[in-house]
Amino acid sequence: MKVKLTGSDALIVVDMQKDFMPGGALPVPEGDSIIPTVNRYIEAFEKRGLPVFFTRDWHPENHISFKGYGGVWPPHCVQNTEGAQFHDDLRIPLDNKFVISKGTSPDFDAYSGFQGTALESLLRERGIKRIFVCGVATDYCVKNTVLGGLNLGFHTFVLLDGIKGVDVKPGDSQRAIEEMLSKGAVALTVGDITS
Ligand code: VGL
Ligand code: ZN
Repeated sequence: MKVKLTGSDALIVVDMQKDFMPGGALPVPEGDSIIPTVNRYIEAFEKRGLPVFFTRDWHPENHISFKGYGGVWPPHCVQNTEGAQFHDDLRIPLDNKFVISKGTSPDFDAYSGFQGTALESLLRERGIKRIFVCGVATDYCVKNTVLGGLNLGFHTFVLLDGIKGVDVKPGDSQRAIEEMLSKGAVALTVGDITS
């Protein structure tokens, strides 16, 4: 499906942080393989002056999602550590970009970029009606951000060539994609964005 970008569109880049990349604390297999494509999406929005939102996991070191604190994950994306930084190759626009930190208090986790953040109000105050979502992990934070956007009434596109999953159970990412599409998300790839 071809889509022409308009002034009410925003890009959401989910959790492209070092800990989620190969060599990190909670790596998404081949998570870095999507960076060139994610950068193409970022460039497409940047060129048109459209906003780009970067979510990041930003946990305290005693976070509830960590093993030893009641959770299932190894410690990852601890605030102000190198692992919480965005990947060095990720394109970050100089203007009209926003960093959305989530999972910032010890006792709450957030897989959705909308949960406990200002993301919705930042989108609404800019008149954004359609969101385009890429990043990691397909089966956790991408899925929940897409479903969150749909629930809030945003037209939500999932950028299939700009997402990667962890697949704790084989097939998790594919099932996540099917769930997003069945709930109203629209699938796109980078060639679908036209001028
Ligand atoms: C994520 C597991 C734990 C994600 C965050 O960004 O998808 N997954 N924390
Ligand atoms: Zn996390």
